[in-house]
Parts: sequence; C-alpha cells; structure tokens
Amino acid sequence: MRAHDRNNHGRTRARAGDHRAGAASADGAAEGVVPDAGAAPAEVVVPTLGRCPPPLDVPQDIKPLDATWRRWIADNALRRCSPESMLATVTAAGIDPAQASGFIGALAHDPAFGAAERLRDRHERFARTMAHVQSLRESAPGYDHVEKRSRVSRDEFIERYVRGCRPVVLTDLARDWPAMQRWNFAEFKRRFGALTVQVQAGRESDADFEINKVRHRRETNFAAFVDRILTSGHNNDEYLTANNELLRRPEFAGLLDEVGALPDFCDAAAFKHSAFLWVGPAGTRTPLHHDTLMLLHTQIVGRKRWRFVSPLSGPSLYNDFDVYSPVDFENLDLQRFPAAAKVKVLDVVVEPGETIFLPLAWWHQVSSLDKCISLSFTNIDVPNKFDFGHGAT
Ligand SMILES: O=C(O)CCC(=O)C(=O)O
Repeated sequence: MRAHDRNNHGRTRARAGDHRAGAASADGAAEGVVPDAGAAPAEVVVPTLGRCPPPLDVPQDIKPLDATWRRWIADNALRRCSPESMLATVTAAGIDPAQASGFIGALAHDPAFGAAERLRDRHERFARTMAHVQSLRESAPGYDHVEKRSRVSRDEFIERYVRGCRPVVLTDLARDWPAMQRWNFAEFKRRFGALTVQVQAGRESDADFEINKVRHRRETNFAAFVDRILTSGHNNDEYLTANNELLRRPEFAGLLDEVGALPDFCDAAAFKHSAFLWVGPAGTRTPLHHDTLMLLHTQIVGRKRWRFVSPLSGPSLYNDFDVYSPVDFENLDLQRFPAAAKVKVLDVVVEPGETIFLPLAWWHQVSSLDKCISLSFTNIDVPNKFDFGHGAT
C-alpha cells in the first residue's frame, strides 16, 4: 500500500520555508485581547486571539498594515474577537491605527470575508455535531480506559476495535516472539554496532522537532547511538523512529525473521514492507498527532505511555497544520488552548511484550518511560489506506 511506503505512518509533511513561531497563527494563543462577549456559541471553542506577527524592525515608527497583519485581523475576526481588542493589539505593535480600524470596519462588507464566515459556520456546525456524538461515546461505561485484552479473535478484533474505532492493548500478541528474548541494547550493539543508522537528533533545541523532522535527520554509528542511550539520562534529543526505514536494509533483515507468528488479523505477506523499528532513551516524546492509517505497536524493551484523544474531539485540538496538534496533554497550556480543557484523554502505559492497537485517526502522543525498543506494523488485514488530504490552513 502506498501508505506503507510513507514514513512515520503517513506523517509525510514537514513545514517548509517560514516556520517561525506564529507563522501558522490560528492556534489560539491568547494575547490579552477580549473576545466579543455573547457572540460566540457557548459549546464551541472560546475565541482567543492567535499569535501576533513578529515585532516591527523599527518599533517607534508608525508602520502600514501589511499582509501578515491583515491576515491576523481576518483570522481573529473570524474567531469573533472584538474590533476594540484587535485594534488595541495592532496599535500596540506600532501599526497605523487609522488604517487598521479602516480595515477592520471594511471586513463586514467584504464578500471574501463573508465567504470565510460561511465556511467557519459550517465548520462550527460540524464540530458541534462531532462533540455531541463524542459525549454519547464518553457516557458509555468503560470509555475512559484503554482495555488490556488477550485471546482476541480476528472477528472480535475487526468488529470491536477496527470498526468500533477504539484503542486496545493486546497482551499476548508478541508473547512467543523470539524478538522478546533476543532484542536488547547489548545484542543490538554486538550485531549491528558497526553500521550507520539514521536517527532524529537535536530535538531538544526545537519545539517543533516533529514537524521539522526532515531537518533533524542525522547519520550516526549504531554502537555510539546505543552507548548514548545507555549512558544519557532521561532525554528527548535523539530517537530512532519509523522514519529511518532501517528494516528495509538487508543488513537488518534478520530482525524481521525474529518476529514470530502474527495474529490472523494481520497480513503476514505484507509484514516485511510495513514494519518499523523505534529505539531511544527514556524521555523521548512524540507530540500529539494522528496517523493516516491504523497500526499495531509492540513494546519489546521498556514502557511507553500513550495518551489518546478521539477523532471526534479533533475540533478542540487547534489542528492548523497537517496531522499535528500543538496541544500537549502532558503539560496542558490552558491559556493558549482553552478548548482542550474539555477533551477526554485516555491514558495507558504499554509494558514490554504488550501491543497497542491504534485505531484510525485517533490523536495520540507518546512518551517513553524507559529506554525503549519497539516495533510498529501497519499490515492489518483490512483496507488500511485513507486519504486525509492536506489539512494545513
Ligand atoms: O513510539 C513513539 O514514540 C510514537 C509512535 C507513534 O506515534 C506512531 O507510531 O504513530
């Protein structure tokens, strides 16, 4: 499947060009501006202003209203922020207030802005519908925890988890895999230490390391990488992720033979092309995103914490770019992301030997509690290719 060829389970897009903070500004960074009270429907996102464009080069000069600020105003007017609050922010940034106020006043009569309002209203109706369906789902007993199950049959797996679109941890899927005995850091170093592998590096210094993953690719000696994992403390700086395509290299092909029998809801013939290795220290973090296909992820060594959010809660996740959300449920910033407060997060720790099923389009963020070796695979024996388009605004 084409999706299998796409690295990191379909997360192909890296933001190109301008990627300073705030370039995609509609993520609701509150800047102290008051939303227009009473105008917003109560059940949808409370409007907050997006992040401002960068400060002017010569702040003391009165500057004309440029295209970036026009877009900022249009974005925030669509959020129903009040003209006064927008004007105050724009003026404080050194922009000509007369020009800004003329632009704000003219928006109401601008047919292009009218079209944007209609799209916004349609989006809000859709978001409300999804929120209502989600609240029904959350009212089901047991919704708030991820089941841990063994001996799940193909029929039940497909019916309850794939079609039912709910995550599950399968405790016995990898029980008899030789990999469970053979894969560990010392053994990896002994067998593959001389080889060069591609990792994601320098992540700690970039808040958007996942979106910018192309920039973080580095080649490194595998033994040296393993040594750094073993000696470094808790950190997120370096991580061998699904991007590396390591299992497609003949030198590593033996690893695939050490994965034992797969359950009958997997397509064994497709396994070789759809398995991905993950190796990293305790402390790696994969930020909130959704994949474009379903997958299974087995912990061989170490534990990972997965946090899941239903796709129906997507409208509360400030998703402005592709499949990524800037919300971090480990450290929730309610000032910037007030709508995320109501989102129900399912939290589960996956232990060595356990396999998590990631249902379609579920948002998830993952952190390694220990030094980890994991294997993900996407060859679930059901149609598993979906077109999510390009979601960036
Ligand atoms: O294990 C991880 O760090 C992230 C896994 C993940 O997010 C994925 O496979 O989509």
